[in-house]
Amino acid sequence: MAEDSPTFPRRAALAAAALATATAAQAQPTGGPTRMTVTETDMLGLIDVQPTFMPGGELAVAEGDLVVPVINRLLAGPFRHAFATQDWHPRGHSSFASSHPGKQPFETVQMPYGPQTLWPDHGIQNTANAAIHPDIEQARIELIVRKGFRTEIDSYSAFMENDKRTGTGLDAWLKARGVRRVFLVGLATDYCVAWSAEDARGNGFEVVVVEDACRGIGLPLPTGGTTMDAARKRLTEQGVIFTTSSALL
Ligand code: VGL
Ligand code: ZN
Repeated sequence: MAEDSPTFPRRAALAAAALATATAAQAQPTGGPTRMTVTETDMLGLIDVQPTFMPGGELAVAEGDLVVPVINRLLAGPFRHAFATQDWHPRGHSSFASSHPGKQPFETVQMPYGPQTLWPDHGIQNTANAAIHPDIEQARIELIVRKGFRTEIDSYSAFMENDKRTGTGLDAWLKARGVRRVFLVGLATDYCVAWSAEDARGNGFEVVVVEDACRGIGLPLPTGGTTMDAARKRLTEQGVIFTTSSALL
């Protein structure tokens, strides 16, 4: 049986099957995940580790706060270098349901750049809940990328706004730093982490998602399954590796 995964809970049968496959492929005789050695060309990326996405926040992700101690262990140990993103919306942002009369959070609307899920107001610039979580040890965070600050475009990915054209500059920064592999942690697995992982792959980086340092939203899809299942499938197809912090610590 697959180990329980906080990121991709077993309640979704398809996700569990995918996890069983992934876990089996990485299993060592001891049963733990394959150890990975962090080097100078590796960088940890903290995606939206902000109270707005944690219990008590405006767009709370279940157990979102539990990523904080795991991320701190990664920052205290193997990773010398990290960047972080901050969802950083002005009031009245176009991704907020409140900006679309008659629409409710989690409905979808068409934007000039394609379909856009609507959210509760969250990640509001200059609010305490939009800060990087105060318990995160920031000494090794060398760059903070803010995103979603244009009223008309949402931005899930650390690399690119949702129009898939407007870059954040992160790609060039990572390349200038000689980074080859990006380890992603944070919130939410199926939105900002997944979109960042895909763009990192598209920009030529190796990508590892550290599952126990992520939590997801898991919206149901009209085609069945959830956004968590869909994200895992897409990422796996694109060569993103899934691991857990125990492989790194
Ligand atoms: C996120 C929805 C809206 C995320 C940000 O961090 O995954 N999700 N804004
Ligand atoms: Zn947002």
